[in-house]
Amino acid sequence: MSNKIKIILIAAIAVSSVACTNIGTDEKESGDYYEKSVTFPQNASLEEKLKLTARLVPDSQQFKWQKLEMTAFIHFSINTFTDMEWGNGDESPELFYPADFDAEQWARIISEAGLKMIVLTCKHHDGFCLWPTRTTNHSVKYSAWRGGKGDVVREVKDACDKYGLKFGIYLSPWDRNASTYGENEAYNNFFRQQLKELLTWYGKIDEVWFDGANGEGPNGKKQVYDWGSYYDLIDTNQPQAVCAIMGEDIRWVGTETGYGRETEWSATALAPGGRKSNRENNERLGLKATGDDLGSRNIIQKADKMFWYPAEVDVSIRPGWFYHSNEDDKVKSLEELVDIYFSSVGRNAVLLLNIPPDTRGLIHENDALRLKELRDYLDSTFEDNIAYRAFTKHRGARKSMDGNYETYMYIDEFPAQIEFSIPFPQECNVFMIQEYIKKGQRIEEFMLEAFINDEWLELGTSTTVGYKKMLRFDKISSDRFRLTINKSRDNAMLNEIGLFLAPPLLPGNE
Ligand code: FUL
Repeated sequence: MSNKIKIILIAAIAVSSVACTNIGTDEKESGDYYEKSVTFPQNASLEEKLKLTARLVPDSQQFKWQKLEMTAFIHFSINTFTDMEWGNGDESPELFYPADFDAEQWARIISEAGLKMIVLTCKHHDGFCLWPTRTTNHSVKYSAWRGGKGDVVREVKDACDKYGLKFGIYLSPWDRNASTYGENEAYNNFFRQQLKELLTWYGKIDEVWFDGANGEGPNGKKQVYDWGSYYDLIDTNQPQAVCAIMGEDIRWVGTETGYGRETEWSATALAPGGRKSNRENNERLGLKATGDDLGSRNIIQKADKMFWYPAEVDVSIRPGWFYHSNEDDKVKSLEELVDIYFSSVGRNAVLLLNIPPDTRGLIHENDALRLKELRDYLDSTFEDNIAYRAFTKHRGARKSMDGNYETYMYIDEFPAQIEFSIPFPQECNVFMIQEYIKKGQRIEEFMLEAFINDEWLELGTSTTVGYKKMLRFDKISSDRFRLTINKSRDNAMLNEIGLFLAPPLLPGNE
């Protein structure tokens, strides 16, 4: 045997044995996991901190929320009728008159688009309440709509129930109408009463959205919010609900553009919510929701505590959050929405897509059409997972090609290479990979290649995975693929990988 052949043989045996011994079905991991937060022991080394962070996991509400993937925001209020984005709080309730109001039309369009929840602006910064609250006269009760007997919150919640959608409430802490705003305890009482009405009058609430915007009230004063007492009310009345943005379960991704970070850790050193101790923690570490890096090794090194605090990407289908007739022709294009989908759901976040109903009280035809186009596009992209037809020699790898979130391939040494082949070459341009986050988020770097013209060609490379990561690449055709997990904070658990062919977005554009 020539030396050259000997070297090739030895190299081939080495590659296949590295790959085989580390990729299996048998999980050898034991020990504790930490729900929602983990505190590091004093003087912990970076390695120890990384291992603890790798075992940080979502609680069951956070996990259920993450699986929704795509949800809808509805901005609808007095602003819809005044053509404003931020009302002053002095608008007459009589302006609110959606003559053809139909919450079932909203729920039908939204559920057909594949969005799983509606989060409704029950009260925006102007203080106008979409339900007949007992706390103020600034509400639907003092409008002529439904003879003052209407309740938008009730009708939207009923429509959500009918169409199998979850229901969330947006309640702006900032209130430009409330006379007590800025008189701390008096307003905190008023706000708690409003929150309690919403939490107790309408059945199950799945998400509570507290906006971070905090300006002055009608008397020029700023309010100090009693966040802890708001969270207690939610825990008491709707313990299954997640609380977003200024809440302690769901993090604002930091932009309103629809784009999440490529490196998106759900395990962050950014402490959640508005409590004083958490705000101080963030000031000490110099962290903000808008920061570029919330969970890298550098940040972990400086932190005392880590949190499971996953990202939500909120963005409007139009330029404004509220409806403006002069934006009827500015509904985002299918191309933009698809890009947003891959940059939010495809980057370990949940998409909260705002669709603002018009002055009739209906979702405008242009928005409805675009949502249908988006659904059709995603259905045709994801209807066939080529990886389901793959053969692989790695024990356990099939467990991440079976469509079952609860089964996963376990990898305990890095770099790890998983090679798989399909019966005949197929075209694809999208790669999807998911970590089993019930045991933490761990992968720090991965790469996908395809065997084309006798060599391995890199299709894409990225950093974090988390609940879901998707990569798009130019269409190729191959029957052999190779996934490399280069770096991970601990053993990796891949519950799903997928290869798909997305249709061209513009005719002739491949
Ligand atoms: C912001 C608000 O000021 C906007 O009006 C909108 O509601 C957006 C979702 O959040 O903070």
